[in-house]
Amino acid sequence: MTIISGTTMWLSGNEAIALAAYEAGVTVASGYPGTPSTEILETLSTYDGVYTEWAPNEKVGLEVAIGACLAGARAMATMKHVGVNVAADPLFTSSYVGVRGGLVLVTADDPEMHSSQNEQDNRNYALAAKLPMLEPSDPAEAKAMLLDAFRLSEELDTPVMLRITSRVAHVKGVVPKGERRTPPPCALAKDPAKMVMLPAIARKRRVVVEEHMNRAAAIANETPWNRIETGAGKRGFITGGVSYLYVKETFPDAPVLKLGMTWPLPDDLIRRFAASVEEVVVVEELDPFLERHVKTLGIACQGKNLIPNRGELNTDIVLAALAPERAAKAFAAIDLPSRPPNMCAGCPHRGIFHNLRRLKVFVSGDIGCYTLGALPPLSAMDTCVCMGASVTVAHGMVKALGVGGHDKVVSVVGDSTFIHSGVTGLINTVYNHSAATLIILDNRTTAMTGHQENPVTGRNIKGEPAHQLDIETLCRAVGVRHVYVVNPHDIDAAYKTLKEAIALTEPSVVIAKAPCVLLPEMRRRQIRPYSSNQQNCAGCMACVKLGCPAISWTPFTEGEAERRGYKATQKGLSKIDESMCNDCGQCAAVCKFQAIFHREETK
Ligand SMILES: Cc1ncc(C[n+]2csc(CCOP(=O)(O)OP(=O)(O)O)c2C)c(N)n1
Repeated sequence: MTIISGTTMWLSGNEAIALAAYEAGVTVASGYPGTPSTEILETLSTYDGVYTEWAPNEKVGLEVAIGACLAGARAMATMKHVGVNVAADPLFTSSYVGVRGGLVLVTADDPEMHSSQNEQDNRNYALAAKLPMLEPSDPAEAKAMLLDAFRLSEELDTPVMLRITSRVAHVKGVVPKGERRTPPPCALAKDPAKMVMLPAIARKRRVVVEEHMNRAAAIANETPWNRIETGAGKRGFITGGVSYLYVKETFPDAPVLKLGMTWPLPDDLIRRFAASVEEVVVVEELDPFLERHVKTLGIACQGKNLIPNRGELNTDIVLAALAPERAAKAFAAIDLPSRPPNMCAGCPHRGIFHNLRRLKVFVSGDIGCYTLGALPPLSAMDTCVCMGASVTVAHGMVKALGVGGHDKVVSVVGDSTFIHSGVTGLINTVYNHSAATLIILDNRTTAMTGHQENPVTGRNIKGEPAHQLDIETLCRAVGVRHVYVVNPHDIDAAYKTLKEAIALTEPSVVIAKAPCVLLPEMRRRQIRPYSSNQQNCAGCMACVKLGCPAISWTPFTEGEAERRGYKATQKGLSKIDESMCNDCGQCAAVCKFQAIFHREETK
């Protein structure tokens, strides 16, 4: 965070939301990491007077926030778009229960799937769960809207959703600083008619939910977040979120209806705007959410017939769709080389995927850094659906295959993902008599999203000591009798253990335990890089097939092998870039020709 004056700051959207939560008097915030939402809680955890935590998953995070708000606090939950799927159960009933202190759920959507397994438009959640939604276009608006979301939440007695997208989360802008509002006092107050959703009570609350949403719809017509910006030209644009900026950049003089409250929508305002222009064009990312609503009002408009319904928008796309005559000049083909993602040099996950390829099993995978095990040259992951699905999908496959299926499928999950939603699948595997092997890649962190702490790391969000969950004990407690712990860098020992576990006809777990090499304590350690003794290299490519970025392959030119004294059939040489090596030793373990050594040993 950079303070650029006494009253303004240069912040990303996520940092602005954290600042707003602080100023709003939030005292409890929970969530689960996930790009593009992660920095909100990370930043908020640095403020005094706010309790923050990483929950094991998003459902837990939202329920914690619901509990805090029912005790009177202002509370917030943060998550990425798919996290809302996990939290959907409490979310859909939270509108019935309402709030005491304000409650805001921040959903960070990822159009274009920069870092996600799917693309979904969480405006649909506001509609389906019957909750008001605000949607900022930039960091300053994100801050102001979060503050207003708490006010709205308390005024309407309902949780409010704040939806951001990757651009708004990560772009930086000037954000005004304010004072922290005194947090509301907390005390428990029983109110079963509002808080205990038995069917008889829920039926009454169902009516209240509609009343709240009707009031919210009236507010939508009045709120300054929804505004008409008059302009010239016959074509008027209805837009919101980051798309508003693309419209303003491409058509700065056009009339615009900017929608910052995107649920419920302001019907009167939309009608008024439509009546003031000859033609309405809706510009929005992903689903035709606004467009559908405009059409239900009987207003003819263009939208997804022109604008793509997938991926991010940008000014080029908007221009190409709406002013193709200007777009031709705007497009400049940029021919960048592709940079496929790869596990880091020294990543402990690599050794396990190397072994899984050797074992020729079907690998039911999961989400984390290890999903990269699906890519060549490892190519050792065969499914990836959502967090936690590794173990359950494998169980389903084993059941479908019937007798003899147990040693054909294994599942692979990371430590954070196992705690998030893998453990219930393991319970199911044991309970329902399956026999697949689960490999838990315990790298002591939530690496993929930037090293967040989780229940197995023994530290909380602030890095303070916390109870350290023991995965081995947990697996035994759910009824797995065969639990092994291996060092994934010890390739052959891990291979033997995996083979033994896979052959069993009852459930087994192999915990591959080795810290992520990018953890600060690992970076501080003395690294003895490996180097190649190219005289010994037989060009077998065993090390190259590990896919380590520190290992390169140089093919021989015609006749070069013989000229340099290698076998005529040898195709080339591998080489280690010592500056990249993280000293894991996996390449040395797979080399059968003593061509890879610690430097001092090669002399
Ligand atoms: C429901 C959901 N929440 C959050 C995410 C973002 N996310 C993907 S994997 C992951 C955790 C990865 O940690 P771990 O399982 O320990 O594997 P590692 O990356 O450390 O190898 C997170 C937070 C997601 N994809 N889906």
